[in-house]
Amino acid sequence: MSFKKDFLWGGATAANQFEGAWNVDGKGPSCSDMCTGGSHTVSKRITQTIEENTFYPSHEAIDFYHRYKEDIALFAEMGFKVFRFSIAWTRIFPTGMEKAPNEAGLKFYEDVIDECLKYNIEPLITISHYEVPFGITEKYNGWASREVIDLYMNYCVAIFNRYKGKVKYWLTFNEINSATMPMGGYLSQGILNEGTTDFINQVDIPKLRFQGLHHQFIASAKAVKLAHEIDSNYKIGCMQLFATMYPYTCNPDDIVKTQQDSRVMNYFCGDVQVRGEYPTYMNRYFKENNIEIKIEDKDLEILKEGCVDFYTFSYYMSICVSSDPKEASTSGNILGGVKNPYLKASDWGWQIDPKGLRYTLNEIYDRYQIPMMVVENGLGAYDKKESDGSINDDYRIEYLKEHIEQMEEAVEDGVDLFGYTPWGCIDLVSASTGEMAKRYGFIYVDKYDDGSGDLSRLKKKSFNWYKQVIESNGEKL
Ligand code: BGP
Repeated sequence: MSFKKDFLWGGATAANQFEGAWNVDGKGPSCSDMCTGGSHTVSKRITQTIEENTFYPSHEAIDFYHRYKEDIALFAEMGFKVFRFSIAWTRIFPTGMEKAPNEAGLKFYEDVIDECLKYNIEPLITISHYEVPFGITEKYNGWASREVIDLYMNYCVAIFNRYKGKVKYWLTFNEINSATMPMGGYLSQGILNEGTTDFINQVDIPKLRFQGLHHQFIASAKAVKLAHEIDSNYKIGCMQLFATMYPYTCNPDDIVKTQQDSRVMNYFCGDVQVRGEYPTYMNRYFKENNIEIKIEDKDLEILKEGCVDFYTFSYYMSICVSSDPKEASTSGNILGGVKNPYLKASDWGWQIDPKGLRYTLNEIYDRYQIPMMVVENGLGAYDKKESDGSINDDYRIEYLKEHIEQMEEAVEDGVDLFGYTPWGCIDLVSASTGEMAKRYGFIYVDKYDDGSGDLSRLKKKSFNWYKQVIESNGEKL
């Protein structure tokens, strides 16, 4: 048996994609509430007033806010050992700028945590998952401003103190490196004015995002230090969107371009957060792209003192990189790249590559040698509810089975992997499309993009399958 005895099997979610109750109990609007859905088309969809936007499914989402007991009971029935969710910053600080936290928000997450603990489910909390308070966007242009570091720290002080003794694992920012990808920016950093008029369709990454990232790195490092001071049992991780890259051909130009692209998009943020310093390869990138980052005297010291305890990432697909501009983007998926002829794709063009997960786990572990967790992975699909209420998602079982097999290979290879939380363990709103129709769950939620549905929960075929995977610690696939 290759998975550790206490391997953390579970599932992952994010507040803005499943809680609903977007304006309840004092919650303020976050960037995602002001967006009619879809990070890659965000420029077209950001609304100026919340009223224009009440149809966006995430406003009601699947109403986890009122149904968390039922949902956590279902997770427990599957045997979850861990549940990854995020805290909505705007439930705790509605505009991000209040002096004192909102008690109703703190209480809600305390109840969720207690409910998990009741079933011996370890909470794994993402502190910021695609939802900067909109107040911070309006006043500070999101993470572009240094002031946001202190605001984030106030938020961390409130939650680290409140949940002390109950929570062990925290992630500072979801997919922090998405800011280095064309579709990143607004949702992850709350930066609305990127200093360019057409930031979505452009190929270059807006420079301001790197300043924003610097502020996030400092915030993340300070949060690690603070967490350890508040509770020595706290373990803080980073979380990267890993877009595994292969050279499209053995042409050395493709090899070098793959290396360069992968450093900036996949490794840069992790290198800073794990090693506590800027990697030297970024100096050249910054110089060639005229990027100047304002770094204060103490910053480099702060980074050194705040290295993360573990590394986590999302993994959905791999992409091929070509140096030939004619080939450059034929894949059709959200991250670009050239189509890989050896792989099948999901209905959204995300190319399915289980072996790429083994490869990626090994590459990352070789680099950092710290414990790792896969905190997102899964197949978005159009599920069909049959007349008898069954949902036969064999394709999802197949996808997850193949990925778990490859995780096992990686463990055999020597990777220190301690957990796996497939994405959207219960159906929720898609981040990139804003739809309910793109489903990932083991649990089906009766909710549709036209607003209909009674929100009832149904077990898909994959529910019992995953239950047996957990029961057998990955033996029975
Ligand atoms: C990741 C995000 C999640 C999630 C997932 C699936 O990038 O961290 O929030 O949504 O991707 O993506 P999508 O919902 O677009 O299918």
